[in-house]
Amino acid sequence: MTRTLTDRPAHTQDRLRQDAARVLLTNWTGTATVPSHTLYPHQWSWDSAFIAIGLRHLSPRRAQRELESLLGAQWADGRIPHIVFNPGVPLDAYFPSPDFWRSSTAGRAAGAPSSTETSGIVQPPVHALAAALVHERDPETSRRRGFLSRIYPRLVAWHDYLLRDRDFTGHGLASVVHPWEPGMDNSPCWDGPLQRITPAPAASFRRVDLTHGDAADRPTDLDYGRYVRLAADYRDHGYRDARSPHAFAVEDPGFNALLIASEHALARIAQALGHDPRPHHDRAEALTDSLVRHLWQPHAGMFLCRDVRADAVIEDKSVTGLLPLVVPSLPQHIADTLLRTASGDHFGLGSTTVLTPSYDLLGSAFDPARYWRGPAWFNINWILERGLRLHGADSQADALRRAVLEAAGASHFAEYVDPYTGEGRGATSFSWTAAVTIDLLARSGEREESR
Ligand code: 2M8
Repeated sequence: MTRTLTDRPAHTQDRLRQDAARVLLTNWTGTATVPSHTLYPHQWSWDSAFIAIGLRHLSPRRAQRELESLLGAQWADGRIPHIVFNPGVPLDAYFPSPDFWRSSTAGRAAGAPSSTETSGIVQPPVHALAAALVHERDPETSRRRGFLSRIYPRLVAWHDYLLRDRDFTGHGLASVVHPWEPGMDNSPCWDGPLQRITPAPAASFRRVDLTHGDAADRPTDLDYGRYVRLAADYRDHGYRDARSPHAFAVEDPGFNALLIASEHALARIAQALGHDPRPHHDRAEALTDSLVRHLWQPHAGMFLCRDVRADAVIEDKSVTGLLPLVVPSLPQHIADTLLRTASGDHFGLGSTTVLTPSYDLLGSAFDPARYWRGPAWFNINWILERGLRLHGADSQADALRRAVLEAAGASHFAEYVDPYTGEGRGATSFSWTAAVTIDLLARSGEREESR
C-alpha cells in the first residue's frame, strides 16, 4: 500500500497547514482574498465561498469578512457578481476589466452598485453553504458580529434572483447564460451551444491570461471571442435577463445541485436566527425533484446538462453531473448509480485517477492539461468528498481526502492538476486549493459537523 500524507507524522500535516495558511495570508488584500495575484487579481464569487470555508479554521472573523465583502457588491436584483473589482489594480491586469463590464452604468437599471465595479454574470451559489459552515465554526463570534442576521436576507435575495430571473424553461431550475457562470469555463459541454455564437473579432480585445498562463492549458482564441461576444450582448441589454437574447442558456446540474445544498444551508441559518426553516427545506425538495426530473439521465448513469436554446440534452459527461452527490435527499438508486459512475471508467475515482477529472476520461475532447477539459480541480474534489460522505461512502471519501491533501502539498497548491499524475498546472499558491486543504485537514479523523 502506498504511504499517504495522512499516515505520516503529525508535523507533516502541521507543515502543510502552515503552508496553506501562508497562501491565504499572502493572497488577502485587506478586505478579501484574490484567487491568485498573477492570474486573478480581484475577488471571485465562488472562490471566496471556498476561501471562507478554509479561513474559518484560521480566523472566523476574516472568513465572515470575506463573504461580507463579496455580498457588499450584490446587485439590487439579488445577483452576486462573479467578479468584484479592486479599484487599486490596474485595468490591464485582467481581461475583461471593469471598463468592459461597465456595471455601474450599463447595469444601473438591474441594480448594480454605483460605487463598486463588478462583472455582470454570476457563479455557482455555494455562498449560503459557506456562510452556514463559517457560522457553525464559531457561533459566538458570529452572533456577536451579527453575521447571520446581516447576511441572511442577502443570501435569500440571491437564491430568489436565480429562481425568478433565470428559470427560462419553467422547470424550476436556474440556467447559466455564459460558460464562465458554472465556473467550468472551457468544458466540452459548451462546445455545441457555443457553435451558434459569432465570436467577437480577435482585434477587439486583448487577452491578459496568456501573459501568466500557458496557451496550451488555456481556452483557445476562438472560445475567448465567443465569451466576449456573450458578455457584451448581456451588457448591451442592461444585464436584464428578460430583455437579453441569451443565445447561450444551459441548465447545469452542478450549479443547481449547489443551489440545493445552499438552500438546505439557508434552512440551518434560518433556524439559528429563530426563523422558520421549513420554506427553505420545501424549496430544496422542490429543486431536487426538478433536478431529477429534468437532468437525470439513466442511460449515462449521471446527470447531464441541458441546452435550453436547442431544447436538447448535452451528451458530454462532465464532472458537473456528479456534483448532485452533494444533495441530501437524492433517491437512493440515483445516489448508488452516481457512486458507481464516479469510480467507473469515465472518472476513475479510486482506481485510474489520482483526483476526479473535470471531464470524461473516455470522451474524445478529454485533455489532461487544458482548462476544465480534463484536469482535476481541488474545489470540485472537495464537493465530491462531501457528497461521498453524505451518501455513506466513507472509505472512498477518506481516500479522496488523502489524495487531495497529497496533491495540494506536492503541487504547491496548484490551481488544478493532471488527474492521472497529480502534476500541478496553472497558477500555484492558489487560494481555494489552500482553503480546501485547511478544511480537510481540520476535519481529518473527526465527524463532519451538521451538513
Ligand atoms: C476561472 O475563470 C475565470 C473567469 O471567471 C477565467 O478563466 O479568467 C475558472 O476556473 C473559475 O471557475 C474561477 O472561479 C476563476 C478564478 O479562480 O478562474
